[in-house]
Amino acid sequence: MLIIHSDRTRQRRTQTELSGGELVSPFECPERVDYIIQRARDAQLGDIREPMEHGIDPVLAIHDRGYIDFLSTAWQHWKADGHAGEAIANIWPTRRMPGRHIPRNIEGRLGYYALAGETSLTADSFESALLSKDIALTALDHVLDNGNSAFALCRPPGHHAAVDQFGGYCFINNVAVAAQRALDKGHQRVAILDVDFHHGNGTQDIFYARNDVLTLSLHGDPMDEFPYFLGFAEETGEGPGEGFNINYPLPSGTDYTTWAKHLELAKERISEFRPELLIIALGVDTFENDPISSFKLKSEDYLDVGHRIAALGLPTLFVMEGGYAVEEIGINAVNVLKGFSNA
Ligand code: OKP
Ligand code: ZN
Repeated sequence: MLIIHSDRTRQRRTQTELSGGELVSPFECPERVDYIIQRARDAQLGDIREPMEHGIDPVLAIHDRGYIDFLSTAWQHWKADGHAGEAIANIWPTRRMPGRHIPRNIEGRLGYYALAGETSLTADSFESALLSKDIALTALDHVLDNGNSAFALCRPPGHHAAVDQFGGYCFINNVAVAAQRALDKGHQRVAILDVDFHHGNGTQDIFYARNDVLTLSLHGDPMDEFPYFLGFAEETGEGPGEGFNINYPLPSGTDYTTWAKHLELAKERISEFRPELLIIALGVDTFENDPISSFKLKSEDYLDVGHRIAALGLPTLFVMEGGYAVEEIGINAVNVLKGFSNA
């Protein structure tokens, strides 16, 4: 399988993540990619190529222009206001004070455009998000041109990013940008299956009222897990999109047997939809030793995950999302791809 990768993903090395009331060294770190690419090389998974630039238009096909302007200038404004640390949101529009205006002050703007406070915005954030999107789109080009599958080794991840919000380590929704691009290139139906431990709230929200993109997500029950406020089973889409969003919230402690049953349910729905392209939002934070998640998948289970996905028989674009057990992330992610390729 072709792999799209860039060493420039290393430029995103945030110093701080707000976690448990402390500023900790971020879980979403550059070493994640190092371990995956090393393992992909060792396993001779396939050719490794650099991403090509795809410009801003595919991003604006999904994200709000004001949001993108904010991302591109936020660091500059934050510095200009004399703040010492990385930019972290600390106030939000909430139930009793809905954000009817976009504040002038960068602290207010940060809160307006953030959906969570763990993700520090830094000098490299926008550039890194653009690079990540280029990795996804370069891999997509390959799938569209050749009809076979590819792996986009994206970092930072994307599935939490909404039309005009960042958070959960995500700035640009890579899978959404890729799906829209496939439609703009002539596809009629694209399915996005999100197997990351966390609900893909951004992806769900972006396509919620549409029936040309089927969104499905297996994840930790939002009653107990991030992002808490979206990802419930009753969220099935709206208007023309009714029936085109499917959530499988699962309890903490979920093991592979239970998880795989729900994967099969998702696959039935995908087959029924008859997509021309399948995009997998590939998080391996379902791993038993993941430091911020609570499922119980084992490294060898990921081979079977890949095998089961391959049984759909669809051109498939794998887009890297989460996974924070850094030393095992390479084994786990590459196992999915190996299982898929050897199916
Ligand atoms: C991003 B992706 C750690 C809490 C972390 C944010 C999780 C973002 C996950 N104390 N909360 O879906 O892997
Ligand atoms: Zn995750």
